[in-house]
Amino acid sequence: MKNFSEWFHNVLEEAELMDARYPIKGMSVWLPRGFQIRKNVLSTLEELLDEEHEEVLFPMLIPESELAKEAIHVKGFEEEVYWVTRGGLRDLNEQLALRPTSETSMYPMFSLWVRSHIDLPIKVYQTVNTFRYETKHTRPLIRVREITTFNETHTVHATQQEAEEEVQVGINIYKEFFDELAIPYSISKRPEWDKFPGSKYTMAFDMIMPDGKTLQIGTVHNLGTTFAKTFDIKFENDGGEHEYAHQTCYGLSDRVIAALIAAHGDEKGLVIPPQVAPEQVIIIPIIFKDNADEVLKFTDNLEEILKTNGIRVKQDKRDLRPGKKYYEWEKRGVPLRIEVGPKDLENNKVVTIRRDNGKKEFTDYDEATIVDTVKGLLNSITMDLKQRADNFQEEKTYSVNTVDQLKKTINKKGGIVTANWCGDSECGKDMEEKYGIDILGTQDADVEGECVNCGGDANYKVLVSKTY
Ligand code: P5A
Ligand code: ZN
Repeated sequence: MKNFSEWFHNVLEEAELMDARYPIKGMSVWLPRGFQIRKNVLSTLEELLDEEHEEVLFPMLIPESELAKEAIHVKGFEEEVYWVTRGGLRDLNEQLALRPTSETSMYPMFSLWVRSHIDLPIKVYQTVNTFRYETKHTRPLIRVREITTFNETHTVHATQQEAEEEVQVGINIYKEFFDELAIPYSISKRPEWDKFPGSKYTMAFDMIMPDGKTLQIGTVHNLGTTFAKTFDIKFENDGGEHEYAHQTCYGLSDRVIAALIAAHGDEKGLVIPPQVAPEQVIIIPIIFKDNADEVLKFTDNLEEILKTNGIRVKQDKRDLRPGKKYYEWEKRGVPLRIEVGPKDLENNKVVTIRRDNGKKEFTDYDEATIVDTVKGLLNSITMDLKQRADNFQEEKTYSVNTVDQLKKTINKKGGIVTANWCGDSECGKDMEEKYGIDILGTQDADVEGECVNCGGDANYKVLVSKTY
């Protein structure tokens, strides 16, 4: 695709996912097809979270006094908060923030909930809308002002060690989640100046988009005891002493759906992995005047068989030319199409066409064979989409030895470039400024030699890109 931005906007429209014409910048409407994908994505995520975490729901408004308590946190968000200042005709005594994220909504309550070590751990999540008055260029799903799908997990622990382990739990859940959606990622530890405001450190997932820029698709934060001290989240330990709790939080957003679209789409439009596709199979009966009854009897039966075998299937019986229907369902990204025409009836066969690679196959029509074949094809599609997306992320990740190469590679090829780095904040910021790049973060690795930028001792492998 030549112009990703344009392609992306077209897909949202043509696949009937979202309507971006809502009259507030940074806010869009979910259309039924988009909403269905969102729902399937969320249930994939929530199934993973539900193993160890419980779902809750907190209010959307946060009193200014609470939001302002954690100084570093509020500083990080001060330019992005929407405020409610009036109720009807009256000015409010205290203005209320629309949550930009929910730490300061949840943690005053956590303080009431935690008394002794037996109240710990707390592991909860919610899926809500949050609001951020983003000043950078907004784009549907990617950078929005109302994040309509903010899934945030918050945990409280008795020890630093447990919080550290929870960070790994969060990372593993997100890995599994992205793997199920066949979304590729690189994980790194954000540099000091780019960590979540108020956190001890931030681990982030980044995907390389088709235009070579990276998108942060999820973050896991170790909050240490900073918020516990601010919000007085304390527990009595075995020995009767009061200790501050250790916390983590992690979150994902609508961006995951942008990543899903970007990772698998092609020139024809959307390609949705079977796992989250509203319809996994679309059946197109090819009807002529004299055979309608026969064909429809066949396709109704086929639809029924697939449905009872747990496959999400739909039949398009509209009075339109088949070619028009093919085109429409391709644009909508349905993974598999089954065509049934008079010839196929005669031979007792159906034709399957994969959306991802256009491959056409004939399959015998008996119940067992058709179900096995369809399930097998859906599986292959999932695996091939994953392989293709993973290959792209891998091919677009380069390792370099000098800043010169670093600069050239990023500007010519995009993607993620890795190099040896000292880890010093000043050196990092200098590098970002001088070369117009972004440091995503570091990965622990056995590095030897010099920092590409300052020539000091290298301590990390650094990941660099241009970001969304
Ligand atoms: C973790 C959950 C937090 O807010 N508090 C609760 C922590 N982290 S975060 O990194 O600031 O946001 C989590 C993820 O949300 C996505 N995101 C956005 N998506 C769309 N539009 C935005 N304006 C936006 N801002 C953040 C990112 O994927 C981020 O990792
Ligand atoms: Zn350096």
